[in-house]
Amino acid sequence: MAIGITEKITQIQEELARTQKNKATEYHVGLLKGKLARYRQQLLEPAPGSSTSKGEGFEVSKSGHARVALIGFPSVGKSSLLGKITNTKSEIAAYAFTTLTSVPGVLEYNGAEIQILDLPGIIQGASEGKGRGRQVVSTAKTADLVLMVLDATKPEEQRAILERELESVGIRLNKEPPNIYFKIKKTGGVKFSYTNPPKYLSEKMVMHLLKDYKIHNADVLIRDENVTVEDMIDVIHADHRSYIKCLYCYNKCDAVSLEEVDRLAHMPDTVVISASMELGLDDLTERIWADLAMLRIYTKRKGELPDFAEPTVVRSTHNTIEDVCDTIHRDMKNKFKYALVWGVSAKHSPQKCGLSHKIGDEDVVCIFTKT
Ligand SMILES: Nc1nc2c(ncn2[C@@H]2O[C@H](COP(=O)(O)OP(=O)(O)OP(=O)(O)O)[C@@H](O)[C@H]2O)c(=O)[nH]1
Ligand SMILES: [Mg+2]
Repeated sequence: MAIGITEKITQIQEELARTQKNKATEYHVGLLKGKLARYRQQLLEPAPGSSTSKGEGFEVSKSGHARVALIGFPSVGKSSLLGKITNTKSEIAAYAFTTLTSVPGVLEYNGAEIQILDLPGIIQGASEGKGRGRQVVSTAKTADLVLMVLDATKPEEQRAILERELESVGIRLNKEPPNIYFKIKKTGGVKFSYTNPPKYLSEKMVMHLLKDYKIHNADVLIRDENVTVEDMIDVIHADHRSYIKCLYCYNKCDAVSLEEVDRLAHMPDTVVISASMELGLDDLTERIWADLAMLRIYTKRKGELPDFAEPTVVRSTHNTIEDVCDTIHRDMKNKFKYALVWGVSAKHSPQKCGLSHKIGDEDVVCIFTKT
């Protein structure tokens, strides 16, 4: 049965490739893209009771403050890298598909424990089930950061293929969710509105698309004039989309010229390393830290100095005093009176703050509770 879907996907992809993109085909192309998204969705939801959904022992439980997934072709040096930035050894060899399951390691940095997941290499077709590809890409979906490991000696071949594989399971790299409000209703028909007229998406296109999805009642509010039909499809499938930061990591820079290293290093969201020669690894860990947007907070008791060796680490998406309370004790916020904050987030030092105050990196926080 899964074969049937893969064939349908291929047919649509071929049709999309041979269809001229112009005004006359606009709606047809939009609907084909929607159909493709629906089939891919089906492919990722294995039939109930089937055992092919997850590999035995493939899922590793999350631990630490954040998870980074190493995604790349076979033999680019993912396991070598894991061995250099964590204390975990994962088998390394010169042949492809050395790593056959996911191997977690821990990178300790700035007081944070960052889980690094070494994964099997993936190739074109991974998302459709080639090799262990499907498990790898679905594991990538659980990551806070994708570290795409690429071979500096083959800089053009791999990246686009990997991006497409991740895209097709609903991962969106270095992208914000589209600014479209979409809500399915029970009655009232489709209501379409916008803040500014969208440039690449018409009301008619949205109506056609929703009809094809058999959605007859919904509110659609376009808040960004640059959204496309792909964005609209993503919003319809919002439950199955993951917006994840990606850092592109070119390994084996020892094997290319200095000019090439320089060229690669200037590309956006890119670091260049050599795992075996241990070059660029400090820069890499700094970039991982920055991309995960983590903050260090030093908590202190009244009348005492904070322990600067033991920061409390939070993600910048969870950066309120309330979040800090939660990391200390789950009961803390119920007993909370106020906090004193020193540092970049304080208007004056110390500032007296409530639970909603947003803290900054390396702030010192003293929490006062009801006794
Ligand atoms: N020249 C060079 N070779 C490297 C570097 N890092 C790894 N290698 C070599 O590349 C080969 C593959 O390394 P692995 O770490 O096993 O690669 P992998 O990405 O984990 O491969 P799979 O598990 O098969 O997906 C080995 O022969 C390594 O010695 C590097 O920085 N420079
Ligand atoms: Mg490996």
